[in-house]
Amino acid sequence: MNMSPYEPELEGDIATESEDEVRHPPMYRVLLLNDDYTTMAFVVEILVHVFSKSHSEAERIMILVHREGAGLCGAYPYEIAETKVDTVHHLARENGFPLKCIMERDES
Ligand code: TYC
Repeated sequence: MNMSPYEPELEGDIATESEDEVRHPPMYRVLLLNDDYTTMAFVVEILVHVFSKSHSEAERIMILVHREGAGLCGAYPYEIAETKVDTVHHLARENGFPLKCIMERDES
């Protein structure tokens, strides 16, 4: 059995991860979609309170979504991304807006 401290990949008979070979969870991009009815101020509020953006960054992303049709709010592990999408839809419906938010696997 290789118990050499100079070969940390083997510990007993079990291969373990070396420091630069850490497993990362798959990440999911969360995007906001443009529509004609949600107010710009509401979208900025969502970006500040759900996605922890500064007011100026929130304004930048909102305008990008307004012009391009969609924009990136952040990338998170699956359950966090899903909770953010649900929170956006809940807050939007509560305020009478059709705002849509989607998530997609970040392949990289
Ligand atoms: N297009 C909307 C307006 O002109 C603003 C808006 C921006 C809506 C971003 C949704 O995700 C969105 N009031």
